[in-house]
Amino acid sequence: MQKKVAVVMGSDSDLSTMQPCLDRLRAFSIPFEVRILSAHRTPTAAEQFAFTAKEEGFGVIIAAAGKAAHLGGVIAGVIAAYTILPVIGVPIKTSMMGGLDSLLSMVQMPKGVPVACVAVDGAENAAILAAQILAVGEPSLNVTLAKHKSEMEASVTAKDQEIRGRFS
Ligand code: RP5
Repeated sequence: MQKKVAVVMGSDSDLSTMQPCLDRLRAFSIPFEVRILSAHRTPTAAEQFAFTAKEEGFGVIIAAAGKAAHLGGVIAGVIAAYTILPVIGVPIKTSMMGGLDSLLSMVQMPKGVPVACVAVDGAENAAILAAQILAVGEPSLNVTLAKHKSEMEASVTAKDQEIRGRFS
């Protein structure tokens, strides 16, 4: 059975930033669930989620948070204690430091407990990376990802041809 992706965010204010992630997962036909869990505001729920994530059928967890963005690290920490699910962090842009605060909070994990961190607001890349991780055990996703790569290539090639025509 195809593993699900969990998209966990610290606040509903993160949802609009994370929409491209949900859209990409849907386009890839990857089943996913969305949760609002906070490392600081609902730590017990976050821990419980991480504790049961594997038995709930999740294969990858995407954790999005802003400011002192400990959500990915907390989930990765609980998971590391019991299982080996990969966690992808999405640092959310903030008004004070443009997301550098979120990025450093996520990416600077101590050794032994990794969080695979994408760019600030890199929601779609998180979905693509999740698909690449799941593709190791699901051949159909390799086809999906190869098609996506071809579409990207065709799109850039078309733009190249258009711009060359405009400036030649
Ligand atoms: C973080 O604090 C959330 O992930 C969000 O990015 C940020 C602000 O949250 P709200 O105050 O908008 O709920 O925990």
